[in-house]
Amino acid sequence: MKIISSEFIESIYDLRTLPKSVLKEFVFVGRSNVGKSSLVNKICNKKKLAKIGSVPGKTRQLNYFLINEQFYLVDLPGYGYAKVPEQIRAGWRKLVEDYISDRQNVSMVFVLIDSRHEPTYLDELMVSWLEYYEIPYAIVLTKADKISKNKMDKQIYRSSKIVGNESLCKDFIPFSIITGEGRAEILELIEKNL
Ligand SMILES: Nc1nc2c(ncn2[C@@H]2O[C@H](COP(=O)(O)OP(=O)(O)OP(=O)(O)O)[C@@H](O)[C@H]2O)c(=O)[nH]1
Ligand SMILES: [Mg+2]
Repeated sequence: MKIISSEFIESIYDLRTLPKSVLKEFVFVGRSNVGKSSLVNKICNKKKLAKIGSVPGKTRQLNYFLINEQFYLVDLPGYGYAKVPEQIRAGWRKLVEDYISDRQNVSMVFVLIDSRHEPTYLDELMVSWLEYYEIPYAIVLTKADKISKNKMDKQIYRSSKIVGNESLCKDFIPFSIITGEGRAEILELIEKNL
């Protein structure tokens, strides 16, 4: 699939204001700093479509990007930032779980895990929600340029441990904004699920 057009549409703070649309949504989740916004930019081949490296943990909105006037990419707020107060964390859980469980438009979710780090409890929780609500997902191992092929194989194995329902987990995709590895695989999965 070719990306012909991509534009930022809006930030959503309250699920009652989600776009009234029937377009499919492809969603990116993962801990703060894992590379969600960088991935959206790489997919669209734009440097500044999604904001990178603002204060981690502060992003509490869902960001909507319209692609080829055909589907949305949705960048969810990052989780697991240690300095975030409990109240905000609870807010994150509710926002994300309500979105995942209620939003009919969600076609697929990409769960991003830093390829240098062990999957966290929150990654596991996210995968268990997706499986509970029967939403197909793929696990994306980000910052692949920072580790060797051998280490990546080990990381894929570690990540496979958090998968409960193999029929819902569509792929494990090493990804890097530096080398572009993984971009084609993500676009292919999107195309298959449009
Ligand atoms: N080397 C390398 N660095 C990356 C890659 N992807 C992201 N980064 C860097 O990781 C940092 C965090 O990236 P973001 O895209 O802002 O992460 P995020 O998941 O959107 O973070 P939050 O919005 O806080 O949840 C930035 O400094 C990026 O440049 C990658 O593939 N390779
Ligand atoms: Mg971000």
